[in-house]
Amino acid sequence: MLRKSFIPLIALTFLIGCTMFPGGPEEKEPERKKELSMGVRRKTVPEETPDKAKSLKELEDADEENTEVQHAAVHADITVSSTHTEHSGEQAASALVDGDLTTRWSSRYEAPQHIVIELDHAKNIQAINLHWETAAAKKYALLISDNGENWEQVTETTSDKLGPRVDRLSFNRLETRYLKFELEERLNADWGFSLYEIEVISDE
Ligand SMILES: [Ca+2]
Repeated sequence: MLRKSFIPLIALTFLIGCTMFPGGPEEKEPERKKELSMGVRRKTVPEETPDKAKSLKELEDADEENTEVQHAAVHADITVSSTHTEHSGEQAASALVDGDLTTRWSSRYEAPQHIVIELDHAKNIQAINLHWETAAAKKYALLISDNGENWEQVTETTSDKLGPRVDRLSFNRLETRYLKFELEERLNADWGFSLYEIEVISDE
């Protein structure tokens, strides 16, 4: 009789214990969530790192390839016929010669337009790379001058290819201080003319 009466008592004691001290399983819950959270972080970091490393390496390789030349127009004086800055990414004309291929200038959404670059002195130019944004020119001319007043046309370029594109103008010998780009026709009349950079390649 005594043994049988102990059974409900033991069961009752167990139930009271669970009610008063329920912490066992719940104390472990925060640790499990922390592990999951850390697991997510560990998973995303390796996915991002190779892309960044690759792009940095590409930039370094590009720099190494360009060690024999220099961008002779970085921070040169520059004047433009107009500037449009109302849309994202559009910056002042100085973005054309800041040595940064991610910054760009845009003209107002009209044609024609022009850009004049004044080097600090006359230089022998081997090539000019025009880094067009999507709003590239369909037709434009390059003129040179020694005094910024009397101009001589050197090239005229036409292209039906929307940007981004790079037009490379190469020269046997082109010595000048002033460069003028007459932007005559647009590929898309809804936009203006937009360039990331006018890269002037000179050995001086
Ligand atoms: Ca730029």
